[in-house]
Amino acid sequence: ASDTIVAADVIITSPGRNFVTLKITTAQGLTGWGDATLNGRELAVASYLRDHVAPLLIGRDPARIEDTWQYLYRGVYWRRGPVTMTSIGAVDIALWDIKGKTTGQPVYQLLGGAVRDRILTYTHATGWDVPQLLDSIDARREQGFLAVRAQSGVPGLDMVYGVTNGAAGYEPAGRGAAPVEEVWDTDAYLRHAPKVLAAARDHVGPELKLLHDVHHRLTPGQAARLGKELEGVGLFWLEDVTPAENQQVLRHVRQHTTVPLAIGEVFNTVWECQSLITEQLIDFVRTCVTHAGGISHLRRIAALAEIWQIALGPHGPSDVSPVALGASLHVGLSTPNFAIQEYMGYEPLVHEVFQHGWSYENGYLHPGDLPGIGIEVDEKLAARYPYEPAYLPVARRRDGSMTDW
Ligand code: GCO
Ligand code: MG
Repeated sequence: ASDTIVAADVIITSPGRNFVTLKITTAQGLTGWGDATLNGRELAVASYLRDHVAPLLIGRDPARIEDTWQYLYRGVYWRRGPVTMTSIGAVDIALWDIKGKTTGQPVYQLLGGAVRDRILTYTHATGWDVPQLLDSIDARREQGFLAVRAQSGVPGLDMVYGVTNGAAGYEPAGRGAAPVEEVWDTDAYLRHAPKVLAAARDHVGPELKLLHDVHHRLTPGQAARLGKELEGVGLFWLEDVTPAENQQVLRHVRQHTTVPLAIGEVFNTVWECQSLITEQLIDFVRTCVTHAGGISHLRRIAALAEIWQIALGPHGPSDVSPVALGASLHVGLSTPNFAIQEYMGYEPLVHEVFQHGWSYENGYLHPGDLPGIGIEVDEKLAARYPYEPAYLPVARRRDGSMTDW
């Protein structure tokens, strides 16, 4: 017998950082969870869902996942964009969760079943200087990680996104009414980064997978030069070398270096990945299940990438909630060209609010075998941590002008 959506509620909670979660309830009493967190613009997605999407969901058949996706994507007229696609992504994840609970199956079974036993993951190591970075990498290796993203400070600067001088860890957003402003110096970074990554490679030996995130900061010429200089390091990938808007500039980077390139955490649809994939300008697509239209759309991106021998390596820092991480892992277990999942980990409180069936062990993640995505949200606990404004930093050059970060 078919079921009906009777409620779609948005929960905003901040157990250390902000998460927006969609809860869809059906007449038969099933609950589906979706992640709708858009770091620094959380309330825009919450309003989009509450004011414009939730009323349209009431009365629909939750089993019609694809039709609902098409209805929300085509029906809106104003397609794409992070707010729209994050909202659609949350609905899609929640409906797959419900389908799993209806059938008693983990979502990966509904996506065709496992094509691998576990999913390789990478985590973050950060240190202001080289010794601190090497300590941080060693600590990650002790936790069993086989792949590590290495970020360091830059001499002459006080802060570099993701690394703060004197601070042990970092959050990709600072709380407060306005973003922190950092000073950025590309030349200093370009002089320093190759030495740091070479030292990291020397220290860990050939096997550990090393990754590095440039965070959209370079011109195509600078990116090409850096890529060339890093070729001896044997990086698993070099991420977001240039700003993401103009895909054509990657042609220049690609002509000059064979360093594997990963791009796409800020992309929201397959359309933004199209030339990067079909021109083979990247090796890994970083699109995330939350910001790129959910499980249904991430699989379309994976399918296009697969025929060009490009793999998925989805975004998964601490601003992507445990709901999305679970959803991503169901895709990961059932998608042939899924290479690696970013996993930064969460504060203990986050694991209490979002209880999850997915697990980490010795460098690998697994979505677990609970029906659906395998998440339950402790709504009472969530309610104790209301939204707090928090923003990603912004960066200025030494002359005070804004730069990419
Ligand atoms: C990464 C990212 C993050 C993002 C952050 C933005 O590769 O993990 O670049 O650190 O900047 O998620 O909200
Ligand atoms: Mg990144």
